[in-house]
Amino acid sequence: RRQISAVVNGRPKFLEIFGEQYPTDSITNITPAIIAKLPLRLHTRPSHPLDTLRTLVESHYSDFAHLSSLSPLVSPFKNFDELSFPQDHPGRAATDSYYVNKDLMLRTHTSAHEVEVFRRGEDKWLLTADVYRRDEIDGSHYPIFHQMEGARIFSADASGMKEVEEDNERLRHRLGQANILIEDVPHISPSNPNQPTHDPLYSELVAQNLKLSLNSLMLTLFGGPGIGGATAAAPLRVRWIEAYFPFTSPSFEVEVFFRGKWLEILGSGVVRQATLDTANVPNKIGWAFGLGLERIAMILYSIPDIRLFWSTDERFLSQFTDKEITTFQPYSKYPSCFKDVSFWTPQNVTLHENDFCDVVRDVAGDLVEDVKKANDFVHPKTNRTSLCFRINYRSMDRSLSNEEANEIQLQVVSRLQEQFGVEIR
Ligand code: FA5
Ligand code: MG
Repeated sequence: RRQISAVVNGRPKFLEIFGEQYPTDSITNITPAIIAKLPLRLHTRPSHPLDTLRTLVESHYSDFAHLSSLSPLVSPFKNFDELSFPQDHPGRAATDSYYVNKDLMLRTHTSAHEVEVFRRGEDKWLLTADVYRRDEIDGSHYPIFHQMEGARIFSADASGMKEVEEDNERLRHRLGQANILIEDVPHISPSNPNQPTHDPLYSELVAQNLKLSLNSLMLTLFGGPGIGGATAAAPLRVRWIEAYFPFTSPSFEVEVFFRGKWLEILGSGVVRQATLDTANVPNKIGWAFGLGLERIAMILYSIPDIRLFWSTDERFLSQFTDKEITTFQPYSKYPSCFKDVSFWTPQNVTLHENDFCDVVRDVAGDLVEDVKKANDFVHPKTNRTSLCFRINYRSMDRSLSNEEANEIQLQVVSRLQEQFGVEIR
């Protein structure tokens, strides 16, 4: 086979993203399917459920600055180093994140913008954005999802702490009237300590402000009786859990009890002083949180499959035209079509499950509902690895014929052979 000049070892020399040409290198793993979705920005599409949810959170935090148009292309330095991620953090691996090349990646979280927004001088802000992580394929995982980052900083002095205490009083009052049951953890503990440079009393007050503020947001989002939240008989239940993030301490996660299950909604904590120092706001102390919009929207609207957010089917989109939360009326499920693929990987080639899933997503798009690894073993004599995956083809919008699924399956197989040199069994 002849190689065309723009291609080195099956990899194009350049990738075009937002009209710019970017050189590729050995770490490049961003696929055409992902590049095609970069301009879509679902969180700003009128009457899309993610846009409605963004608007709802923004109106709850009405005196915060609202940002939602920052480019998803960031340096690994910004996504990780500036936030004190260690060099060996697993999130940096090319199996977990999308790289354009070694110096440019797709943000994996909205925290990637903390330093730049604090540096602009914003001290109360919300930022909504699409984020990207390589992952498995199933009804609750998609390589693109949306997060909302919120942050607030105060002067690290008596006047700043007076402002915190006043705000805590206001929030306590609102929550005191509400039908909400909160399971708390200490603001500071030996396993979730304040930072050495922080006055423990300040850290305590700020962590308390974070919790009150988010409990109040949970009440706004989930507290309505019509949406399965609090009722006179059953209050809304929220629980706080100690967590760890490299860029906050103390750190917390929040779960909400909804229709019989605890669901993780967000990560949060007291911002690491290193972040604020880098942002050139050294004499401040504050909190930040990052919440997952799809998670919340799936709960609020009862949306059963994360692929639906990307649907252009009128039967989906027409259900969200008013700015109110209404339960999604599912339309009929079409039949599944399972196809297996088994192969030997070449010697010295490791094929991560996420690599397999990216091939499937690139070829089949949203026609695949889930992928499961059926089997893997190493041949005792040849030392080669055998893998078997089961692909579940199912369209959300129409009935998929067996011929069509076979056709796509053939393309998946040939892409695996070309890209990874696998030998089909
Ligand atoms: C973060 O991304 C941190 N940046 C959050 C943070 C911000 C902590 C500020 C401290 C201060 P995490 O990876 O846990 O943390 O993701 C945060 C939220 O995003 C989760 O609680 C969840 O609601 C959502 N989320 C995470 N992974 C996925 C996924 N694969 N699909 C959909 N939603 C997800
Ligand atoms: Mg988490």
